[in-house]
Amino acid sequence: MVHGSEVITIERFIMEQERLYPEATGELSNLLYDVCLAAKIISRHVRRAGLTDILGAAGAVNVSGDLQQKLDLFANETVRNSVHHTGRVCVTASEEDQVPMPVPPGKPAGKYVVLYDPLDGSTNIDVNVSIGTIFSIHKRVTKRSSPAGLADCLQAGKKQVAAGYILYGSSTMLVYTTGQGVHGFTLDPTIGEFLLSHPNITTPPVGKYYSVNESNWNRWTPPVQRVVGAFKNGEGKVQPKNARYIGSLVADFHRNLISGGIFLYPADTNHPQGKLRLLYEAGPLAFVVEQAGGRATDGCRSILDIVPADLHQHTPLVIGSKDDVAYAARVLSAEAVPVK
Ligand code: AHM
Ligand code: MG
Repeated sequence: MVHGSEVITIERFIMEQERLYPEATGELSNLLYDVCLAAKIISRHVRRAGLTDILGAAGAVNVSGDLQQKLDLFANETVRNSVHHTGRVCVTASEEDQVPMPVPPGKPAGKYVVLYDPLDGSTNIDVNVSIGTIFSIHKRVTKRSSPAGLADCLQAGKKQVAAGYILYGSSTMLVYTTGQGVHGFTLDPTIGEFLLSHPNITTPPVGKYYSVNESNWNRWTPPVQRVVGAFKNGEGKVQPKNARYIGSLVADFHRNLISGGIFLYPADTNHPQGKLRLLYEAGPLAFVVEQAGGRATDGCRSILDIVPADLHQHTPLVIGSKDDVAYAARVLSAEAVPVK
């Protein structure tokens, strides 16, 4: 992509950001390149999915009870292999792995922890609808002399040093933050490089869209129904919004980030703790949205303040344009009722 008259590769961009911090060792920059490599490999497979024997279920379910797809497993191993052997990472944890995966004995262990959802939007894989990869990077908190593990993974979202996602949509995009704004890159498949296409993304304070699986209406609490009803029909100062729901969090989130909007996956009677996962989905996207000027809450607390107790912990999620999230949080926290 041409930025002015210049093409800026993700490598150059990350390097220029790194130079702003003379104390930086370059390890985080290199880890981000490792994630880019995984993104390119997954993108190549996703783009050819209908032509190869990679669609369909793999035959097992993950720890949350979701049926694993072949591409889920391929993406899971691709990310792990891309970051595990470089000496930059000590442990990874993924939606598709039951337990944390420390780097194998004998391999150098680095100072970073990578948490990820390898292929978000699993139910959309087989029908050629946008899907994504979400990643979250923390610093290790345990001593380097002992093996890294669960304690390194169970950190509050506000401790993240980087987070982002890759969207396999009409083009492949990588969007990330290291706490210095949010920047988006589009993969140019002809040269195999991510090029800066969306510098300094900011999200509008009030959105055009609301995104929620409204078929869950009868399973929601009255306050959730009231919030969604307000976005649908308007109420007081809340103007009615247009509905958009793809069913791939990354895709719904990305549209709302760019155009303004609010995504909700509240608790319901089938998912009393919410459906989405704190560490692999809600936490990293909360870091991105806050860096873009938006907000993310579970209804009572900022997502970034929640200290996880469990690796695969679920959370209700309300995320997007700041005024819309503030309205939802006001109603939900004032009228909080447990889901039965
Ligand atoms: P996944 O990570 O197994 O794909 O599950 C998460 C997905 C999200 O991408 C999406 O927002 C949500 O589940 C859709 O759920 P539902 O089909 O209940 O609306
Ligand atoms: Mg997911």
